[in-house]
Amino acid sequence: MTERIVVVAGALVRDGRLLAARRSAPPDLAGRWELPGGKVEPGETPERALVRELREELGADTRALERVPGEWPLKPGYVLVVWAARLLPGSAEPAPLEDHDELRWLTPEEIWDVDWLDQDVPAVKGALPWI
Ligand code: DCM
Repeated sequence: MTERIVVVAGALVRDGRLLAARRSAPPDLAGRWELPGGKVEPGETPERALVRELREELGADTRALERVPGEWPLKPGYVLVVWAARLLPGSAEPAPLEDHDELRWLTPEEIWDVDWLDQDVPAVKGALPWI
């Protein structure tokens, strides 16, 4: 069986804006923007993995709403899937605690102002209907 590692990322939307996070590591990805998220652990659902990753990386409490259709290849053996998500009432304001050094809430007009990771570009396009 071929191992396939799923990376789940969140299209976190609030007030018609999408959260973009600028990576601080590794060096080849640093400075590029992504939908925040991370690897799904064995036995974990993508929804739970996303909530866990966004709490670790942003300090925020979120809920995964709906899967954005599609999946996108990352490095060999890795695939990116995306869920639309929202902040829970009472959540702390997201902050770049881990892996990121800047966050931006982008309006639809601003979406392409940041330098998204190549592999995140189709994922962001897929998420546009949720913004
Ligand atoms: N990744 C990506 N796009 C995202 C989230 C993650 O390309 N929106 C990639 C970066 C890493 C891998 O997935 O190669 C695992 O992510 P992390 O290092 O955040 O766990």
